[in-house]
Amino acid sequence: PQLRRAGAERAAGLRRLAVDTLDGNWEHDHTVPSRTLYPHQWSWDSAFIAVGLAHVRPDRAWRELRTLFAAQWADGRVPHIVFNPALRVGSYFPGPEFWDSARADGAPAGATSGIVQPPVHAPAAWLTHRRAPSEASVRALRWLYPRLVAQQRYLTGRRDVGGAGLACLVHPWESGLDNSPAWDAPMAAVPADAAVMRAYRRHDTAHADAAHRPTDLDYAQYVAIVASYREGRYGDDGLAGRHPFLVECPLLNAALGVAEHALARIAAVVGADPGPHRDRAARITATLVDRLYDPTTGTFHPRDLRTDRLIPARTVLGLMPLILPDLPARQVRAVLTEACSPRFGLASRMDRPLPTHDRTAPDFEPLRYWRGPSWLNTSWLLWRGLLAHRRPELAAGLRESMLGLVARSGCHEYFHPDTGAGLGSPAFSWTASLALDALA
Ligand code: 9YW
Repeated sequence: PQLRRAGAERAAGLRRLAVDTLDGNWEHDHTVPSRTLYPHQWSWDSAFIAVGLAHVRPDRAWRELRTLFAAQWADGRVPHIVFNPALRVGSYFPGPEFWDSARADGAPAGATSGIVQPPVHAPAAWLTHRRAPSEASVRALRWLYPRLVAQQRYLTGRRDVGGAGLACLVHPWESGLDNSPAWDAPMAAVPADAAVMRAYRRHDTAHADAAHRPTDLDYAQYVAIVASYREGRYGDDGLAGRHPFLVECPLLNAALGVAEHALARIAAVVGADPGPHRDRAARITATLVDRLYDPTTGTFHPRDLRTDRLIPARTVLGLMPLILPDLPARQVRAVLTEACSPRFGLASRMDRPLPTHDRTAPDFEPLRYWRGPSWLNTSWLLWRGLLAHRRPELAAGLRESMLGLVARSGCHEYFHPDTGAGLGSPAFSWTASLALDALA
């Protein structure tokens, strides 16, 4: 009973901390990922945030998604940043003046970026409704449904540069794992002039340790890739011949498939036909396995469309297809083997948190952003995948490890993959939100 009381106290403390963090980052009609580092609205952050808000403030969860989708472009793309016009110019780099979305066809009235992030919004909307179903949640789903469908259509249409039915990234930022070692090979082919960066001032390194962030060379390349896309006003025609970075990512495409499963559920609620969504989901899963699974490594890899080769790095991205409920048994087993190997250390009792990169790789960096540190969103996605594939012991081990990180270090942006020490922003919204969901 004493242990149980300690557990209940820990849970109550965590819940309070998480709710305070989300309340502190609420900004009129959306939640900022972090007041210091990321003061605008980010696309996939909002989806993760809605999942947590659903447990405590469902009205805000819906508001969060509505605000994001109000900035959707006419072609269906959901921008990865929606800028808050009330903030002074220069509060974030790259800001509205850099993206210059006003010059693009079909951009909304307010300023946004021109690229996307993984489409985790339909599953987030479904979880939010399932957690707190009401007349209001059905109304919200009715409003969102055609917009979520348009988002899918954009990704599987204009963004199917490879022509096989998957969506491709045109920028590493679109993956959400900006400087993952997965992007080193395709980035090596991106021309970068370090001098470019002298024209800009980064803000991230004023708020976070530069040794934990992407490098200046990374940023010079990020800027060069945006410049190329912006030049064509963010149009997607002819990307194959002209764009410097084109990659099919296992996480983005797994999210695309899960989104179709979620849309099938949502369709049934709003009176639309779930059938086509189920068909599309099955097609995406089959194509993902066909194009991104490597039977010799036993894991998933991104495909570089410029070389038509799989990228050899073994990062946490390779585990993400487990979120697909219809992933075939052979790939489920392979991903579990990879996850439970010393590379990632998944276990029913974990002695260290799940890293974002292969721990045994020579380029594993325990402090630098997406090159090793543990993040709650990738852990949470894997946890959801383990639940979907009925691996309760492993799911419990991962959940305990996630909650342990937050109990020990607070709602940090990311965590040291050996010590669990908090890194980056100390009050990060999706950490709070996904901890709330794991607690429930
Ligand atoms: C940046 C907001 C975003 C996340 C991304 C993460 C980071 C922006 O922050 O990118 O300036 O580095 O990589 O996944 O959505 O939290």
